[in-house]
Amino acid sequence: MNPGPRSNFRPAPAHVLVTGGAGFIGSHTVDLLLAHGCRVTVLDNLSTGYAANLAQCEGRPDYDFVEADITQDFAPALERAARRFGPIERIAHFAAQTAVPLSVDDPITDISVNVAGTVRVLEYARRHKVRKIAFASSSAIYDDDATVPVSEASTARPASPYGIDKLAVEFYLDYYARYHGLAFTALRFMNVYGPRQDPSSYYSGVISIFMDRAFANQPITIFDDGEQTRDFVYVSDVADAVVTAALTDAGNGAIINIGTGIEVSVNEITRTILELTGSRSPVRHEAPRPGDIRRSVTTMNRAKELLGFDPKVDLREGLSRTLAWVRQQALVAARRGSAA
Ligand code: UD2
Repeated sequence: MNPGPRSNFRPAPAHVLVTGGAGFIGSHTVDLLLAHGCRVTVLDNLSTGYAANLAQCEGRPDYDFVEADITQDFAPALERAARRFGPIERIAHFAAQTAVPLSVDDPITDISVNVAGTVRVLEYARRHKVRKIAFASSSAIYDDDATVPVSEASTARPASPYGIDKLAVEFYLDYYARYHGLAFTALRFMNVYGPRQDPSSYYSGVISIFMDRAFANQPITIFDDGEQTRDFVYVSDVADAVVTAALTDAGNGAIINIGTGIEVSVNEITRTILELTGSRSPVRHEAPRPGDIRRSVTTMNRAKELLGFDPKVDLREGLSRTLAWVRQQALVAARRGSAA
């Protein structure tokens, strides 16, 4: 039986390692951990993350950044942080190759980062007696034919090497918990969006792409008829779930879906973004994207029960905040342009 959240959510400040902390969800988690009074060490190879995502942390006495790769021996690089802040007590593990289509094209690289790299992190945790790890898993582990809403009991049958990696890691976590006493919570994220999500690639999240296009009055492309649905969860709510899982005993040994329980179509997202931005972007439709699932939304019971998870930011508010960030980024870029 997992203990409930209330008795356990007394987040004692700890030294927390955030792998992939320069990334989208990782950097929001870093902000929240620091706000909780933690000492935070980020380990990131800056392959897809950005130092700019952590600019607000630079110079803080409770923050350290280590540029290193989880596929290499990173332990020596963490020694300075351990001397500074004491041994690492808890880990939030985000570092990964995150593009699902890339995992299809190159499953070997994928497994070397997402599985072998993660096992290095788990070995570090075992050797250094880390108390708990919160792991960024994914809804990509579910059968894409699963009936919605998906619950943690729905069939796991990944449609990509990426999903297989995430599922494999969940088994590793269970093994390390049972045989090496490393506590864990695996969080299967639904579609996360918000500030710092990079819109620049074909694999970017739909909200980041559409927001970017709408802001610039550039064409928006909806794959299929746009009636496909997703469960969009705002990044600070996700960070909140990660911090609860990482800092407390809540959700120990559990796999938990993190979403909102609200199903929203791509057409609805498009309308709201166009309205909020006042954009003149033309909208066109293209053929369905190969491998796309039609509907996706999660049940909320387990996240509520074990983590006390109750998303605070609704879609409109989340989109408004994301737009504010896009505007601010544009201003920064314009200033840089005029200074050059
Ligand atoms: C999400 C996750 C992915 C994996 C997967 C599991 C993100 C960014 N990706 O992929 O990591 O966990 O779920 O199922 O959260 N779309 C358009 N036009 C565009 C881009 C997207 O219409 O320019 C549509 C796309 O066809 C899909 C929906 O928007 O129906 C969401 O696409 P996505 O790439 O944001 O996320 P998804 O659900 O494919």
